[in-house]
Amino acid sequence: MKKALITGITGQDGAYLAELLLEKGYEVHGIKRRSSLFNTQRIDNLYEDPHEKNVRFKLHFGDLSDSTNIIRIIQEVQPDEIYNLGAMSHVRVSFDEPEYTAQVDGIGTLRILEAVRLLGLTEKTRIYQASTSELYGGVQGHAQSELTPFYPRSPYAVAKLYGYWITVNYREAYGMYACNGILFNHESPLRGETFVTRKITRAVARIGLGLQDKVFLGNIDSLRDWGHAKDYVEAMWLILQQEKPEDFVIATGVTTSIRDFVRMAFAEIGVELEFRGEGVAERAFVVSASNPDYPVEVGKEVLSIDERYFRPTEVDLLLGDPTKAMTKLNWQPKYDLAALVKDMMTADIDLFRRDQLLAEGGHLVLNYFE
Ligand code: NDP
Ligand code: GDR
Repeated sequence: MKKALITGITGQDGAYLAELLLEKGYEVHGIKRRSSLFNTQRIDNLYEDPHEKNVRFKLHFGDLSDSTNIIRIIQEVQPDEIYNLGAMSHVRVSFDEPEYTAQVDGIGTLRILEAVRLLGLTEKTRIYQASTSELYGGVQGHAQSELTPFYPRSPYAVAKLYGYWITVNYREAYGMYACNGILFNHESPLRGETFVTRKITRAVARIGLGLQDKVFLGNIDSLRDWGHAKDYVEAMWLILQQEKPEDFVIATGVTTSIRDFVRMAFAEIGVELEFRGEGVAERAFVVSASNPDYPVEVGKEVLSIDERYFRPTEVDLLLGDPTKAMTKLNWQPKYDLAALVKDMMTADIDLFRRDQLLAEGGHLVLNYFE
């Protein structure tokens, strides 16, 4: 039985990847951080009672900022594959916590590679590094491929640039099977609540159910190449199954503005919007509401711009060229953007219908998360 170790197992991708690897027959080990609250909601469905025999899903306390902890876990597990998904992954927050971001996203990657080398596992253990389209940052005007030079535009992207190159360097210097997946944005019902797509689908569900008046967003002009996380974790696994270690861009090849994502999410509850004004003065109003389950008032203002969400340096356009992955890995995404939006909206409507019932019964105070 193959053993995999996943850092960041409690995150969006960690949860989908763990599920996929368990389905494929792996023994799956994950590193979770100690937290004062439970932080395993996304993987609770995979939990196995450690008192049982033949348990295939195991969690270890750890942190990418702690080399000794990383070395000990890798020594204990002796993994065939490591997926390094752990990161301070929020671009806007990386401007507030640049040093921590460098420690975890940059040096954290080195800690994994160096642990494998020091433990003499270079022949046995294959390593996947979660690289990102944010590496392209300031590159504009054409689809970004494995050959496009990088231009990071945030402390997050600069830290990930180190992670990218140290992975390439360990491959070249020590012959390690270490690869970068340069993944463009991917979303799902498990997406963190403060990333823009999930923030939008949560807000639209709540507005439709009468639980919230409007949503505040930052720059809605930027364009992103969005896929579904379920499709993207499949690509991570494929990258580690090749004969030779290589880096791959994973993307859909379609780019869409945040404004259009908002339109698509509202369309899921039968609401059509009109955007008026420009820049920080831009607002969106309801022009029609055709679904009686979501009786949003015509004329209501449901979106405003809040400068707090602007970034000191923005990435205006991301558009990936996944040709190499499609030909060499035979990878094909199953979800397009319309199917992704539908999946996220369905899940968030279910979530808030439940909350609505609990709130009506006086069992829950509904909060508004940014
Ligand atoms: P999430 O933010 O959902 O998950 C991040 C995971 O990293 C969580 O499990 C988090 O733990 C863990 N983590 C954070 N800090 C540390 C630390 N110091 N030590 C150990 N673990 C830590 O991210 P995603 O699942 O969306 O992304 C997975 C990876 O892929 C990340 O590296 C991200 O940067 C990268 N990426 C993501 C893309 C996307 O569109 N989703 C695109 C390209 C790359 P906790 O739950 O306790 O916070
Ligand atoms: P991104 O994702 O920065 O691309 O990084 P995010 O969803 O945070 O932002 C996408 C775009 O939306 C704009 N935006 C807002 N963003 C947030 N979070 N909140 C808002 O209110 C808002 N309004 C507008 C942003 O300015 C940006 O242009 C994600 C992360 O998962 C990274 O870890 C990953 O590496 C990249 O995707 C690929």
